[in-house]
Amino acid sequence: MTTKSVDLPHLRSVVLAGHAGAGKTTLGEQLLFKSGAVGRVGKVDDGSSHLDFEPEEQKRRESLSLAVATFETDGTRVTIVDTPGYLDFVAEVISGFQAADGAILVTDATGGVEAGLEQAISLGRSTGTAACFFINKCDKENADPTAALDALRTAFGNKIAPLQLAIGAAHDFTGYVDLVHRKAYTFEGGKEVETEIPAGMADEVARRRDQLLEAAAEADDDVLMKYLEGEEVADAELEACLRKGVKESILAPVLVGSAANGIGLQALLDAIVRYLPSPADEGPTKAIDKAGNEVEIAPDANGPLLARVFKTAADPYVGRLTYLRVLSGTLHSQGHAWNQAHDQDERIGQLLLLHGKDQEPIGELKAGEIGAVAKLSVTSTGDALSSKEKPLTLPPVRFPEPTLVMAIEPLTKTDLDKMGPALQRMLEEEPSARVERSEAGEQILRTLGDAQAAVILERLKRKFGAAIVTHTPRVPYKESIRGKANAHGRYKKQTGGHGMFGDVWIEIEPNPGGGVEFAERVVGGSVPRNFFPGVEKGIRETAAEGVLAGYPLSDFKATLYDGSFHTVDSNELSFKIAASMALKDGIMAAKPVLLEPIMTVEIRVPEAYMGEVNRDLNGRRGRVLGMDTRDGFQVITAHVPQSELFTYATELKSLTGGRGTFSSSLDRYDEMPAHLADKVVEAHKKDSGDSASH
Ligand SMILES: Nc1nc2c(ncn2[C@@H]2O[C@H](COP(=O)(O)OP(=O)(O)O)[C@@H](O)[C@H]2O)c(=O)[nH]1
Ligand SMILES: [Mg+2]
Repeated sequence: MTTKSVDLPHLRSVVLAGHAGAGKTTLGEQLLFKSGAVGRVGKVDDGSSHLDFEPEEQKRRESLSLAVATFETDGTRVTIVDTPGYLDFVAEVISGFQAADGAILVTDATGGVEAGLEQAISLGRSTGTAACFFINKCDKENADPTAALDALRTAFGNKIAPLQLAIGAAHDFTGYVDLVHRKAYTFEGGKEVETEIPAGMADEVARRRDQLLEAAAEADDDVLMKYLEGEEVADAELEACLRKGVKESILAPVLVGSAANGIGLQALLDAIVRYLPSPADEGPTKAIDKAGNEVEIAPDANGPLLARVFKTAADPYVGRLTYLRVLSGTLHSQGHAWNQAHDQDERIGQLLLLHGKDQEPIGELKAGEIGAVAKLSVTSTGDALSSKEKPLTLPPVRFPEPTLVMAIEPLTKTDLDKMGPALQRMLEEEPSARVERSEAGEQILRTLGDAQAAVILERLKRKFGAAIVTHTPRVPYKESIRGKANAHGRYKKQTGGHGMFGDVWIEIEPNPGGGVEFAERVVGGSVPRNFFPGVEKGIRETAAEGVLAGYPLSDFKATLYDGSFHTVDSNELSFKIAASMALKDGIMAAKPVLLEPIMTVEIRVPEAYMGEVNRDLNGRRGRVLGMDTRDGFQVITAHVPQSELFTYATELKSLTGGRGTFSSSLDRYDEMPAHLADKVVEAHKKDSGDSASH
């Protein structure tokens, strides 16, 4: 496809969003084919999709990252941003909304309102994005487009208004009634043919048109008056209300069809062009100038340059591919742009228009256009590109906190060398993943869920050759004591000439919140002063290694109060060893305990899942502190041991159909129940036994 530059009113950028499996990618493929952008229809099911082109997507038959494709229809250039529906990949949906001016929210005529669609709707609301709904799969067995429409209205209100009514369903799905013009269309031999409205549908058509009118009239006071007074509203007036109402998010019209059978596509294309906003409708973008002031930048190809980077793809051969949406000004191939966040000039190479996996070189990208460029040096997702004369940044985009925690390790020594750089590159692509070092010294991967983690590991292997394995993270337990004890340590060694001799008595007692404290009250020089540092070292080093189960021993006080020495054989090392022996012995007599980190957890779930979630918290030794209502969600605050939370992200998701989220932070350390502490001690004994025998 060759694409000429287009003026603002003839540009549309549309994010396709909704639950996984609703048919977004199939719909995108059909639109590409219908517009002539591709010569054959790509299919998700056989891995031939132009939009799901990554090997990990082909293998799973599912979208995992956003894909961009540009095509032309009737003189308008449409860029679609297809997004994954599975909640682990919500960062891609958030980024998709950043790139687009409008949304097509795809839902499945065979099911209810699912979590991925709710997520998309809430993103649409928070970004103020104009949207149309597309009830897909009307051809499928058990499809009930009317029930799907009513489910949407029940969940999200009457501003979700029918624009079309399906004629028939499942095997009998043949077309739709256009409720604005009260005309019916059926599909015969792949063609849309106007027909009579089926006789039995007249009442339903009148009732549904009324629903449309009621929603659309909110866009215009005169029409609203007419509607309320029962006066006839002309088609042209309704049409005008729809244009204004959709753009201003006063209503969201609902279309029907079957992506797989190509039914309803032309009407959808018409709706995109007619109702969804162009960059000119969207108006200025809020940016931040050099002085930190908010400025409004209008979408003008001759204005100052401003482009938003909404995705970075890491390619092992080509390097970085940066996806951007120009908001103002014009970006030229082989030109320059300024990255204010990094205070650095970026050389722009060949600009590209994206057609899914294919790319088309293009000379320039103007305000409102979406494209990509390879090999930028410092620019990352969320950055703005502007000009050095007028440096601009954009307000940051918020991604959800990754709460699934795994420890990661290279599989072999060769992987160790590759792991660091590979993780670095991966993080550029995944704004919702994090890599960090844990308190227990492990490298930790944080993601939004199992599926995201699995995909990240596959990509690390495929793209960068780094094989990485995961395991449950070590809990940073601590050891402490609850009782008091007097301990004796004596170290004596006779070897040829010089021997070793150290002998100490140490009192051990709890010291809550005081870490490790060392004191002495030696009388009469039974242990000479110059050996005190050796004793202290012995205590501290042994405490750091742990006595009970290999975790740092803390919150105790050790007081050296007696001992003996040898004038020739005693030295610092002998006393260090003696102190260590005393401590190891004494701890066992001082009621040793394991302390575990307790987290404050805030869980956000729809009301309906409260019972399940609370029951489950019980099973995790959680203690509920309170419940609250926030934005229509229930928020549960609880204290839960950290060891019970590593996989909570996955389990909460399955308990709540993907609707629950949580955050956590360390509250305190608490004594572990004895039966659980015993297990940790046993595991440690087994581990150290294993390594000793190697
Ligand atoms: N019967 C039927 N199946 C469809 C339709 N659209 C998509 N599918 C199938 O539904 C599955 C999921 O489609 P896909 O486009 O990957 O959904 P996405 O996750 O929303 O992108 C695939 O097996 C498609 O072939 C449709 O209109 N009718
Ligand atoms: Mg898809």
